[in-house]
Amino acid sequence: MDLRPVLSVLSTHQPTYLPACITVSLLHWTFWLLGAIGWSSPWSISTVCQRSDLLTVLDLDFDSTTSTMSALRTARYFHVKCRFPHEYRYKGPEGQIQRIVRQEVPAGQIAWDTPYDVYDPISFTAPHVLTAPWADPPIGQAGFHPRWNQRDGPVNRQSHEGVYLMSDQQAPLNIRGRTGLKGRGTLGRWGPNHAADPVVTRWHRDSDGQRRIHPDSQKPVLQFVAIQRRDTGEWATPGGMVDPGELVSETVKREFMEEAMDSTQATAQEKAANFEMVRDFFTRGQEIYAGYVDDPRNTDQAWMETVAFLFHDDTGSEVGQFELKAGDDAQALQWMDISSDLNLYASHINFIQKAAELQDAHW
Ligand code: RP5
Repeated sequence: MDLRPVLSVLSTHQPTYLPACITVSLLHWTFWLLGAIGWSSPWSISTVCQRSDLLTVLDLDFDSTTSTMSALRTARYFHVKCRFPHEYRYKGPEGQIQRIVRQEVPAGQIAWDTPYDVYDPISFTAPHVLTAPWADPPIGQAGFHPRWNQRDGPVNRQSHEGVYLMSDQQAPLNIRGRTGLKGRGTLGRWGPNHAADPVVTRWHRDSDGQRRIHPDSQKPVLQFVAIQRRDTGEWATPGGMVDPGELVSETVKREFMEEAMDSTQATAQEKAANFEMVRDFFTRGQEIYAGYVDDPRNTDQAWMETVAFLFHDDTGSEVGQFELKAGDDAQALQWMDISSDLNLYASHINFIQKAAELQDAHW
């Protein structure tokens, strides 16, 4: 007897949001009962409960040999920045701005399991993506046989957040639900597009070298390396896409070296010494996040995911010594004080908050 569809419907369409512990407990007893009457096939299921702002994913594993069920509950916030009323702004090759309006997706209709009969968003894929060598071809094109939810040769088509669903047209469905826009926008990959974000921190020190203490929290103020993005003008962590087959840690180093060490003033010798020091510094990262990014470029079929690493210079004698003047490409880059008042690109504020918590810094 397959009760999975019933359980999925039950937990998805609850009239009100039940505390997840009650749901887990209910399902636990259901599976215990099934085990007791000899129902014995091991399986796992992901099911979704939602309220207006939270998506709770229950990853359930039933082990028939021991008749036990384990449940991993993960609460994830719905995406906001890739939904109406946030506009999708595409800057064309001549610099012209195209505004693509997303269909409105009310908070209660984001999850794919929730019916939304009038859902019919427009499709947009930037013209340059259709011909770019770094991008996937259109779905169905001869010779394109992607292996979804797996490593596909050098391309990682797995999500950090679990198994994503497929549409009737055999395109991946955004793992956090509807965005009000189909196609790939400016993203190259169908499904997850993987990035890496280095969160590089140091203490804010006054001229006497002492850590600055925030008057409200009485905690020391942490600073992180922020970059002003060219596409939206917002401040962000200096992340970048992961090249096919490249290790995430290599991406982090490359981004910081390119974006933070690109000083036209430094001599060749200084650059070589900096290079060695940075290379060593970036062997000591701590993973603080792996998952979805609420990126304004996300669509129903293509979305950003990242691995964020914390690199902290506690003494200020390593990368913390650089004052980060913009390189010759004049892209703004600076050490920025961390606090809950920051307004950053996508969901980067979450990485920064985690960094502040880990260092017991002012927030
Ligand atoms: C964000 O986009 C990631 O968190 C990362 O910071 C960035 C990578 O994209 P590009 O800056 O390379 O466009 O979602």
